[in-house]
Amino acid sequence: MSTISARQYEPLTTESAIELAKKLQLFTNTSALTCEEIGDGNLNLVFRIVDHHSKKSIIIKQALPYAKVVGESWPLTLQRATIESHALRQFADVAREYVPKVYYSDQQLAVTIMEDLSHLDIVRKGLIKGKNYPLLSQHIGEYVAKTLFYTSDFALDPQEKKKLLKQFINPELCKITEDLVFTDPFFDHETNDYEVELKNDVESLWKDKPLLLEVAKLKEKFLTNSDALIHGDLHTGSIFASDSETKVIDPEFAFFGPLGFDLGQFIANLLLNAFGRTNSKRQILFHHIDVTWKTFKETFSFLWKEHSVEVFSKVDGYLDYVLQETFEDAIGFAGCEVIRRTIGLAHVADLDELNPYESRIAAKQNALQFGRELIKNRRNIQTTDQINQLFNEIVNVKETLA
Ligand code: SR1
Ligand code: MG
Repeated sequence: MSTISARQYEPLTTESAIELAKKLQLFTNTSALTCEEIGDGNLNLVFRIVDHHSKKSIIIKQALPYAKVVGESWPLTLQRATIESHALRQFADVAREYVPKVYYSDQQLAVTIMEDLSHLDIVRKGLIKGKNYPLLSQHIGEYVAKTLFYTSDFALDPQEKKKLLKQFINPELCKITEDLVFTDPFFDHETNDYEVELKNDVESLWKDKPLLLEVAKLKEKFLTNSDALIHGDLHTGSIFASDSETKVIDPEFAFFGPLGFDLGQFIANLLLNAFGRTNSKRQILFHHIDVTWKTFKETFSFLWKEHSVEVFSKVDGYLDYVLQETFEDAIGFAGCEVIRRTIGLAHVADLDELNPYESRIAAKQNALQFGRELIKNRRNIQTTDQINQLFNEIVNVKETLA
């Protein structure tokens, strides 16, 4: 990874972003460059630079030394930019078609310069508009299977894996997930953010001791299972897609974590979108959940059979055990994600932009009940069809009572 800049870190502006692109000679003709800051995420600056002659464009992403969503009172390591560029390269080695090209990265400036994906939609925004992305789930199932398998002890020599693991020690970003996904929403914590109408539902979660015990077990898995290099924040705002293409961005939360986490977050974010849809329009989302799991399972099983270096891989029942654990964990992680996106610090537009207000509240009440059931009943949920059934039970009972 080259570094041409000896400059001290400072946040880029549209002008200095263009200067950087010029200095790096990323454009042959620099007379018609324009730059816009387009970041709408919680943490970083994102600049899009376009050469209006050639139509070539690039993205410069820069980490800020604090969490943008909260402000300077929440300092955050710049090292996440290095984690992100390393993870993008690592994932591209095994799933190139699903990862944006990285042109340059600079540890000092905390920037990653990469392919502009503006010809694609951010999946969350597209799903909210009712778009479907027919290949999304097949692509994500394959992406997750390949990135997990090839960074696990099933593909790597354990010594090699541990060397790689060291490069992805990511304590500050892990802490965000430990707090915002696995802890704060389950207690009366100041980071929580929910409507007054949800008070009873929220307090009932906090009093549900069996639920808290199951969340503790899931959090423990997140804290301690170093199965494979996971993306760590695989929600639908981290995915660009069209009818034929899918690209996964933003792996700044990457670290060696549990196999089920990325699947759980992706599935949860499809479910979060489902609460705002009518029954007939929801079916495509359940189809996506089904295809995600089936594709993951087939691809992971194929890689296991063809490429596993683990001597126990051929023992009857071992692959089934790993897949069963992964599915069960994914369901539990999905439940935590659904709950935290409803009442925690970082919400999703899929719920927050639902109108009228009464429907938004009803959808959020359903989401809380559904998240709770996913966590508590994850061992009894054996198929993606059962996720659909559980969803229908909760939403239909409410719709019948209304
Ligand atoms: C303070 S960061 C809030 C959320 O944004 C990121 O995308 C992660 O999902 C994190 O939990
Ligand atoms: Mg992100």
